[in-house]
Amino acid sequence: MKIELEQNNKVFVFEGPNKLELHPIWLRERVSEKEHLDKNTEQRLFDPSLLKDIKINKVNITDKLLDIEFSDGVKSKIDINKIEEEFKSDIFLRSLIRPSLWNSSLNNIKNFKFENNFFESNEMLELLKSFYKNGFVVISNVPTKDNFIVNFANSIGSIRRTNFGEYFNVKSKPNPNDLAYTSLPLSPHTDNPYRKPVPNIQLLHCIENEVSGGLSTLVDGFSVAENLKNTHPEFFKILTEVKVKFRFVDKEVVLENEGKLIELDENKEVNQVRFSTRLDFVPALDKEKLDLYYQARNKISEMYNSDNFLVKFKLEPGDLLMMDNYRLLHGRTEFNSNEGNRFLQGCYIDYDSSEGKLRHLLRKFI
Ligand SMILES: O=C(O)CCC(=O)C(=O)O
Ligand SMILES: [Fe+2]
Repeated sequence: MKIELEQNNKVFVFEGPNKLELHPIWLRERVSEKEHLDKNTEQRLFDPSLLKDIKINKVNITDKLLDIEFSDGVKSKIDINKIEEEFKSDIFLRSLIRPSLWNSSLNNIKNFKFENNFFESNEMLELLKSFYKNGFVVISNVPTKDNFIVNFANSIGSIRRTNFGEYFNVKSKPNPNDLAYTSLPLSPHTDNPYRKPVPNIQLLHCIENEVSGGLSTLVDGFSVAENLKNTHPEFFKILTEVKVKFRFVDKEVVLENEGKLIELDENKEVNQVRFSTRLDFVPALDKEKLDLYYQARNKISEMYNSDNFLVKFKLEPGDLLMMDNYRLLHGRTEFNSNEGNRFLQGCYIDYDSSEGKLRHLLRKFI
């Protein structure tokens, strides 16, 4: 990237074949002398939305600084390195959080180990990169006492409290308000599609696991959706169109939200999957449309449950699974509670936690 001036009042950025003129207000917003910007918070002391008709009266480059005089009388030296960083950091972050799709041949599932000062370490940076690449990580050796999961979540970012509390205990119990709290098998699902907004990231920490069953399962929903798009485009299309309602009820609350089983972003890329057949209610659409929808749901369900896409492993005490609830589906196999205890603790955090930590560690280590 190169910066050049024209006629002493225009600033251009050259990147590869592209030439871009930097808008005078864009530059004026980046004035950072101490009378314009609070040094502690890096927040502006002026309101750029009130600036009108700003022009550049004069600009020079000295020692990698843009020496500018604006038409409102403000003079500033803007660091060219900072402008370059701003261009590069978005591209860099986007490349870091781009998913790499996987299927059942994925190996090296338990790849991180908890240690002192973990949350500020280079290991944490590697963990977050791996989380964004695969949609999950497993960390072993996480202390199993004192609801450590709350501490863990709050050390990455902030826990997302729900009506289940700050965290929830996953064990077989009498009169459960969710089938997770039984010993029944749970087919691959995304959690809580009935919440507004749906929690981004789920943590599950294994405290005890004495049973021979109760294996954890994971599927890459983006990988399945991509496959469906190639093999059954008409099924893919209907699942990106029909809005399904999801509902949770217990004695205290009725929670509802709706959305498509495959959600696309503005570039038509899959950015969220929903799948929870214990709680989904498709509207009564016309019969032909529902025929296609039900066939499509059958097919995607078959794929989510297929050995081609599923990985299966046992969580041992101290293992903590952190997974992207917009991308991955998770489940477990059945277990027999007469064999011993199986006890996990779970909670949610949102992407601002993982992304905020990632940006912080990049600033620290790179
Ligand atoms: O028991 C498990 O391994 C998973 C339970 C579950 O799906 C959940 O807590 O969200
Ligand atoms: Fe779940």
